[in-house]
Amino acid sequence: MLPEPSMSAIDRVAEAARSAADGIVGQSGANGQPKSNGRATNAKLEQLKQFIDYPKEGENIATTEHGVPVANNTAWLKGGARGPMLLEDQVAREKVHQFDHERIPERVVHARGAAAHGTFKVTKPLGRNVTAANVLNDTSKETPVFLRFSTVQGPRGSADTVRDVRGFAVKFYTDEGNWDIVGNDVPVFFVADSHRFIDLIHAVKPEPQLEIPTGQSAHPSFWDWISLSPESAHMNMWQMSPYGIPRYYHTMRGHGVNTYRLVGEDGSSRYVKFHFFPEVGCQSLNWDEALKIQGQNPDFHRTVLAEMIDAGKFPRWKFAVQIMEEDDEDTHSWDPLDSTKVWPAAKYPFIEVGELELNANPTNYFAETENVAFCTSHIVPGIDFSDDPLLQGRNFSYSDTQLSRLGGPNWHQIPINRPVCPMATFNRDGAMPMKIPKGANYFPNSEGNATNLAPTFNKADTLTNPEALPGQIWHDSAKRLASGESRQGFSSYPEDLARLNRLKALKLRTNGPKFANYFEQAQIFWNSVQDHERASIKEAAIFELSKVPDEEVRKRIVHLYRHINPDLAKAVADEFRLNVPTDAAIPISQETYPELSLHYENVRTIRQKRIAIIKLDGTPESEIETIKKRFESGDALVFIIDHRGLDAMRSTLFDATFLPLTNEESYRVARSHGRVKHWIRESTGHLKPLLINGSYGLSLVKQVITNEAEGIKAAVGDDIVSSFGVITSAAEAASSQKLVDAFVEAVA
Ligand code: HDD
Repeated sequence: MLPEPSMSAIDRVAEAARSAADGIVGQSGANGQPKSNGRATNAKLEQLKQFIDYPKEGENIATTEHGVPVANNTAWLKGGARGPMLLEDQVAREKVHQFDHERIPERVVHARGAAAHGTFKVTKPLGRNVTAANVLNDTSKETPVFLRFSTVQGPRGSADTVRDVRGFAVKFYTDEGNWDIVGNDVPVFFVADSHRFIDLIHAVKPEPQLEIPTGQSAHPSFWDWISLSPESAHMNMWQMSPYGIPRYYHTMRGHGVNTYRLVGEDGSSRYVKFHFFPEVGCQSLNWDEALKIQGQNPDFHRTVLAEMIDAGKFPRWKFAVQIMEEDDEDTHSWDPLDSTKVWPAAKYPFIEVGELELNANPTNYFAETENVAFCTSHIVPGIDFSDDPLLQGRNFSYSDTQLSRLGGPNWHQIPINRPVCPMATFNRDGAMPMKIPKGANYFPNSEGNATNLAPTFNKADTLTNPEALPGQIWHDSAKRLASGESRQGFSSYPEDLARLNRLKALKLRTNGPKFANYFEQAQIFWNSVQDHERASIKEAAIFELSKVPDEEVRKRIVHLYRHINPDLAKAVADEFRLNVPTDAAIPISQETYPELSLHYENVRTIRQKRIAIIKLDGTPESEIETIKKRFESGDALVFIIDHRGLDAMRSTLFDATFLPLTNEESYRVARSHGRVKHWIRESTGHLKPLLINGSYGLSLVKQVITNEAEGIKAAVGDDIVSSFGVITSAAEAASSQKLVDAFVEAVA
């Protein structure tokens, strides 16, 4: 879809060969074209190089999987040229065999995704007494990361811009092992207990009879479930809000969602939540754009991610934590172990720790993006679990699912999943091992292998202290960790289970009583977002419920929404000619948390925006150059679109448009070109900045934009006018500083 001239197939092969010869990895372009703008390397990319398989000099002869050269790779062995095919053909059979098995089960959720390599750097260390984790303290380190974005509901082949929650899963290849934050783009979840997750997913996934719908939650079983599950009220607000349709991956937040624990070297422990804030601020699509892009470019998000990295405009996020002292946990109307709740930033500020940058595309989608396996249970010393019941269940599920998805217990040996730090484990064998382990495979052993399995354990200990059995050593090491005396390797935090009378509790299949505070934060979310976000929630809920014919379900949603906000309930009720129940009133919170709004970060930047310049016959180059340079120097991506290529392009795919119209010829082309006129109407309809200059431009605007934006029509004149995002001036040339500034301001 990119309008820039693309390489020929021969160029591509030649460039691929050059890249491979240079050992460049992670730098294939958006359309599979290898580019070389990605970052040089990092420890993980270096490690991956040894696995990259590209024919070298003298290796360009096709062989079987076992190295035997193949003379003819184009036809099956037959009895005579037209005769029956022979089963004997081991070459053809091998090819078909491999093909028959070249797919693995897609992820049961988050099947559709895209990923990139990058680096994480600490900018403000948390301090070793807050967390012993090197990765959160050492400012001299660049930790390699691999980040996979995803949608939840749709299959691998579904569209990118559907309304859905987005996954935000980061693997940090730290020098103390792999640490995974398997998060989403919103900070809360539908359910608080992992036991409920399976029902949620069954309800939201395509319905069993006809496997409908694809990539949508707008269907009866999902809303039936929502209407009966008040704990999801808060999450439902986020999902229906503009957060549900992010503009790009690089304009999304990332949140760990679950409550974890930070453990200091002094043995202290605190609760923690992990967050990523996009450098360029949060941005969303509007629904009309999202719908159109699903058809115009179903791969929109993944295309733009790869394109930004190829162009060297690396997406970045600020990484921050919220920290809560354990003593605080009982002081709220909600429970900090409940993942359907946020922690208000006014009380628990976002503490900046570092910056994550994505700077290299994968070399091979299947080997990296598809084979990467994230697990919430992957933590490193200094980080530990809380008793969050969603997290605890996840800790089982992720490693379990990889067994069937990746075909056995050795998935940690797949290149993308390997740690970059030294590793030694006695867990071995099973299907498809990719290493040849040597030596003892048990502990304790007299070879001295992997003695750090027990920190103080060595041969001398066994001889001089026969009582130093591994169990005792583990216990001692936990005690030493708690006292801050020493730490080596990961020890579980010796949590005092008697705290808050936990040990006096009965064994129950339930959660803390405050988990039942379902509506307060849904109300606060509604209060905290801007008018247009509230409008989106109403519209999204109405759209989705229009696909749910059962009136009982709609009534239950109105009832549920009445617990969140009366206006919301009324808007939905009116649409479906229902009444808002009067007996549903509960106290409505008036509180606001500004950080819940899409606009919290309030970033004004043109960085990583995609600007279209429509070049008509007769448009002088000079008109285009000034704008192009200005945007490129601000790290935006500029696409020059010849009007003859407009059939393949749509305004929805860009953030702003410049249409230079300074002479009669270009005016004539524009006026008679349906797509140009449609572009103007559509992009202004989406309130996107549109710069049209010159007296011809002004005439076109007046013709094309009529009733919908009377404001623009009334306002245009000789001076620079910026109204509804349309910037016009009859007098000013596109090279005028004033005009360019006005456009840049509108885009930011
Ligand atoms: Fe999950 C994948 C995020 C609850 C079970 N989940 C998966 C991925 C993300 C999340 C981003 C894709 C990872 C990737 O890119 O490979 N999941 C979440 C969040 C949750 C959550 C933020 C709530 C806080 N998940 C959750 C629960 C369970 C699962 C409660 C099971 C009890 N999730 C899975 C899974 C998946 C998965 C079935 C599918 C593929 C995979 O794990 O590797 O195990």
